[in-house]
Formats: sequence, C-alpha cells, structure tokens
Amino acid sequence: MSSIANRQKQKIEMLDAVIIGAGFSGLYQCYSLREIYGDNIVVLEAGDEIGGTWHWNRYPGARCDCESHTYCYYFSDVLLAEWEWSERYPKQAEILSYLNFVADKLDLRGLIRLGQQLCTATWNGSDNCWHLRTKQGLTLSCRVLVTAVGCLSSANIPSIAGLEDFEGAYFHTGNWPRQGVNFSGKKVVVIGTGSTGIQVIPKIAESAQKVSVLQRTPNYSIPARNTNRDARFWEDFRKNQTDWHNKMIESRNGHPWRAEPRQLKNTQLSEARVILDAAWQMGGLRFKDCFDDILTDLESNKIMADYISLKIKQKINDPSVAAMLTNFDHAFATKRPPIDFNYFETFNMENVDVVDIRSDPIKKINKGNVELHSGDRLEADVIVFATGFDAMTGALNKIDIIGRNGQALSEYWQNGPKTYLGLVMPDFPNFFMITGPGSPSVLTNMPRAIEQHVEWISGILIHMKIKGYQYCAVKAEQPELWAQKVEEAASETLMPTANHSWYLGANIKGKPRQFMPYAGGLNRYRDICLSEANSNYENFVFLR
Ligand code: NA7
Repeated sequence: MSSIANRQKQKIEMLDAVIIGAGFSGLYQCYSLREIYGDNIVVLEAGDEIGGTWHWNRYPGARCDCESHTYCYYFSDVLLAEWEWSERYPKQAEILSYLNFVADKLDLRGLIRLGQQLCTATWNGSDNCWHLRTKQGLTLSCRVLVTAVGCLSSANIPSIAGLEDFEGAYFHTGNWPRQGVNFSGKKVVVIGTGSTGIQVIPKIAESAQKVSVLQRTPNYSIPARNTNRDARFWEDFRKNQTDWHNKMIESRNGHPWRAEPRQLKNTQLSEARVILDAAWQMGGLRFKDCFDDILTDLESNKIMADYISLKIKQKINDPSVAAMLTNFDHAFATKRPPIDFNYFETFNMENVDVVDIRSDPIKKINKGNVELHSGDRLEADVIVFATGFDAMTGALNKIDIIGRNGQALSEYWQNGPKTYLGLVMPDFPNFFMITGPGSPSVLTNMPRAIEQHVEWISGILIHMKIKGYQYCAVKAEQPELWAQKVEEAASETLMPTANHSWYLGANIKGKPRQFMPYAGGLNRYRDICLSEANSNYENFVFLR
C-alpha cells in the first residue's frame, strides 16, 4: 500500500469528528469543525448529492415559506455578498444551487462522502470513540459525532391496505424522483393537504386530466404573495444586512420581525379589519404577527381564524367546496401554517375535486383506484402521498445508536424524546444533535436555529480542545429538568390544543404524544444556551 493510501486508511479509521447529513446544518457544521480539527473530519450523506431536505423534496411547486434573503447563512460575509435570490420565496432548485455554491465556495466537497447511509453508531467506553457503519459497508471511528439529519426527513407513507396491489405509480413528496413525474393526461389522487399538499396540488392540476384531493383536515393558509427580487432590493439589503441579522436573532422565530404589541380581541373591529387587510395583502408568515396574542388567546385566535375563513371562501366558486376547505378543527397556527401560491383557486378548476376523507375515510387501494368506506372509488393512475414526516425523531430513530452502557437511543426515547436543550443526552457522550427535539427548530426560520446550534456545538468542542478533554456528557438529571421547561413553554401557547399535529408526534401511529419543539422562542433559548457556555458548561461532565 502506498504511503498516501496508508494515510488515507488511517484517516478513515480514526477521525476527530463525523457529521451525519450534508444539508443546511451539515454543511455549516463541516465548515466550522474544519476550523477546529482541520481535515480530519467526514460528513456522511445518504443522498447522492448534497442538499438534505432540498435534495429529497423536489416535487413540483416545492418552495421555502421563509423569505429568501433570510433563508440563508449569515455567518459568512463572502456568502452573503456573492449570492442574490431571484424571488421572495426561493424554489427548491434555487436553494439546491445555493447549497452547491456554498459547498464550492467553502471548499467542503472533499470532506463529504455521498451515498453513505449511517446504520449503526456505537459508543465504546474503552477508547472513548464512536464506531460507525454505513449501509454501504463503510466503517469509521470518531471522537465526536454530530447529527445533522433534519427535522422533517423521514417520509411517512401511511399504511393503507392494498397499496402493494396498485398498478399505477405512487410517490411520496419527500422522496421525489430526480427525473420528475409526468402527470399529463393522468388521473391523480393526492393524499394530504399540509404545506406540501398545498404547494404540489396547483402544479399537478396544471397538466393532469383529473386531480382528486383527499383531505382529512382542512388547513388555514395565507397567500404567499411571491415577487421577483431585483437589483434595487439587493442594493438596499446590503446596506442593512446587519440590521436584518440582528432583527432575526432577537426574534422569537428567527424571522426579521416581531409580533406587533397589540391584542386582537382588544382592538376595535373596524381598526382590526384595516390591520388584517394590510397584513393579508402583504402575505406570508408575518400575517399571524400583526397581533401578538394569536397563539396565546383563543378569543383573538378565533377572530383571526374567522377572517381567514372568510377570505378563503371568497376565492372559491362552489360554496360546498368552500365549506369543505374551511371546516377547521383547530385554532389557527397551532399546526404549522402554510402559505400558498393559488391553492384555493385551484379548486375552481374543472379537473380538480376535493374529497372529505374525515367523514368518508380511505378503505383500501385497488389496482386502479382508491376506495372509500362509502364504496366510492377514485380512479388513479398516480397516487401522490403528501402525508408528511415522522418529524424530529424519525431520522434519528432509524439509526441504531447505542450509547454508554449499551443504552439504545430508541429505548431511551421509547416514551418520547428526552434531551438537554435538544442538543445532548447523558448516556451519549461526545454526541450532539443539530435542531434536535427539545430545541426551537421547526418553530423557526431554520437557518437561524441551525447557525445557533452549530456555533454552540463548536464552542463546547473548542472548550474541550483547549482543556485537553476527550469526553463530555451532560449530567443525568438535566433532560428531565429541560423537559419541564419545554412543556411549560408549550403550555403558554395554544399549540398543544391541536392534538393531532406532528409537533406532538400524533401523525405517526404508536408514536408517544409529546410536544417536541421548544416554544419559548429562539431568542430566549439562545440566552439559555449562552449561559450554559458562560458557566463553563456547569451541567456537563468532562474527562481527559
Ligand atoms: P404535514 O404538515 O404533516 O401534512 C400531512 C398531510 O397529510 C396532512 O394533511 C395530513 O392530514 C395528511 N395525512 C397524513 N397521514 C394521512 C393518512 N393516513 N390519511 C390521510 N391523510 C393523511 O406534512 P407536509 O409535508 O405537508 O409539511 C411538513 C412540513 O414541511 C411543513 O410544516 C413545512 O415546515 C415543510 P391530518 O392533518 O393529519 O389530518
């Protein structure tokens, strides 16, 4: 074996750190850990290209619901200076191009192993290392393991009798084929009306012969009001880029605004109407924040929900269809609120029908149709599952992670995820999760949550390096204490009242019900993480 190959072998066998996933979080963590350890790190990525969420979710209409100038990295002035987004809400392909631009600009590709799906990670107390094996047979050891697997990356295809007999094609939106799907002249059944269904349905309707939308729960949605971004926008942006960043990191949700300090229920109806109209006209996720009590006061929430309902009804020609699409069973924004690009207008098209599968559920799938309990059969050449994800824990539970004393992560989490700050767990030394359960993650503009986590993880690893520590683990009592804080924060909002949401794990059969993200605000959370670091990590045990 040549000396280069020898070095290569050595390098693969014992690394300072391995990162799982090459999406938004994995790329930044890779860059950041290279600053600490040099090139003795590896990123394992299951996909055949980088991009994470934006590699897998390439269904027609896929876009981000955060505004493009905020949905990007802010840690690097070079990246900020050299990239301009073309629209207010970036399309999947543009986000993927952005992440490829980042990987090239930061020269990360040499550290990323594509097509390597981690199946086991086992902690060995005698050498204080994680031992990893991928499905493809690669084995590695590392001192530090960071998961950057995404919160919505484990696609959920519900188990429906007869799916295996279906003679057409079926696809989950979160696992969309690279070559695309031709809907032209096809009869298509779409299951699911969450953010994804709301994006994909109008696009499928453009070419399909017939689209049957199977709706279990109607969804509030706010018009996105997409626009192009011109040179003028970017000129202004560059002048105020620090302000934009400050606004985001000081906010609850990582967006560049704060909720207006006024309560809807205490506002005169005529004045409220003017405010709501202006917010509706502006569109996007900011709509909710034109008052600050929407997620804490049921009465205010109801006024806003009724307003949205009326606005939606005005877009739909057939009153019975309008009634079906606005038959809400939860308070506004207690499930993640979508924004839309002509979703409701799509139901005015001749070739589009909505079917209420709450009152008439799916019974089974036959060779060429989806059959309901009533006996109605919806013909299908293609079935599209826009049925969401095993959120926040699904991707981690798919890996066989065995910590100290043989503790399996799946067992540790069997009654719901337990973490300290969504970042670490006691029996899993030198193991860190980016946007894990118990962190604000899915309640935020993700790049802001990701940057905060990556920087915190890098901070503790620098601390270890300076002090010569080989081992760190959070103290045993911390997850219990943090779980109380996560529960308290959720209970200060209306969010747990949507008892079938994926925030609670309720969309997955058998999954324990627990409100998983930290709802106390990214700003408050950042301070908690900072004070842990400023205390020299008083809740951690370190060993040399
Ligand atoms: P969501 O928001 O989980 O939506 C999934 C949709 O699929 C929702 O309408 C579900 O109805 C429906 N669903 C799920 N399982 C079934 C079964 N078994 N039968 C019928 N209908 C079903 O996932 P999305 O992909 O739309 O969005 C996820 C996030 O990605 C989103 O919040 C953004 O952050 C990006 P239900 O409401 O459960 O009755």
